[in-house]
Amino acid sequence: MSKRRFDAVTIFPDYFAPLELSLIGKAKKAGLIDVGIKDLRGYVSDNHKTVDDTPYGGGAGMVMLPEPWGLAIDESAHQSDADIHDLIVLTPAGQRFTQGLAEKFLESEHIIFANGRYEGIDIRVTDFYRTQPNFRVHEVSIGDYVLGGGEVATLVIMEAIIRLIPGVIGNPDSLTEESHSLKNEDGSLVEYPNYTKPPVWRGLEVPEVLMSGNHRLINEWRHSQAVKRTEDLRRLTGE
Ligand code: 6GU
Repeated sequence: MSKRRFDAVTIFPDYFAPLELSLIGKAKKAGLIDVGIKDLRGYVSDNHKTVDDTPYGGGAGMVMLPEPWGLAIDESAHQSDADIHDLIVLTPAGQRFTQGLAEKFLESEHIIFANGRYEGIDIRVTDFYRTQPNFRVHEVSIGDYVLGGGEVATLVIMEAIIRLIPGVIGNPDSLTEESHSLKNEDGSLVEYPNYTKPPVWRGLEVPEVLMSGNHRLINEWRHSQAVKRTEDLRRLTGE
């Protein structure tokens, strides 16, 4: 696969300043990924830079106009050499983002994140790109709560995908040992608890088995802890 590209269309480009930091910043600087942030207002011709209007049929809030989105998404597609573009529309009404979806999006050469604000984007934008053979359209949410816009969700999804790209994380073993990638018969397990120095901290001791040097016992202990944590979590969330 050629170099992956991530574009985000937004009316708040400054929200994406954290992309310069840490893992994603390093991946950009190392040339492992390309990232483009597009200001939606750059695709508006009227002097007031209007990006929204009242909803047909009435109701509260404003709806984002389709035309600036169409222009920005078309330009993103033209600037990439991918044959297929994954358009991710961020919305609380979307499919819940999971580790499984991160692994699926890892296979994409070009993702365009459409970050709506207000009451969302005129639905004809998603309807139109669903009819385009070179687009796959996904409506995605990061959880059952409402954010002011998609930008924070885009950062979450980008980070979950980009850290899976080979070469982005120094020690790839940490990808197979972490929460949600540890598999059991009925789905994913959360990670076992970790300890480091000192051996006693505020009266709390590191479990003796971890100091034993017996890797069979250590693996068994870690697995049972992961199962217990997962069960506790499921009980708490009722899932
Ligand atoms: Cl993707 N967008 C918004 N506005 N709110 C959300 C969300 C997305 N995911 C959860 N809440």
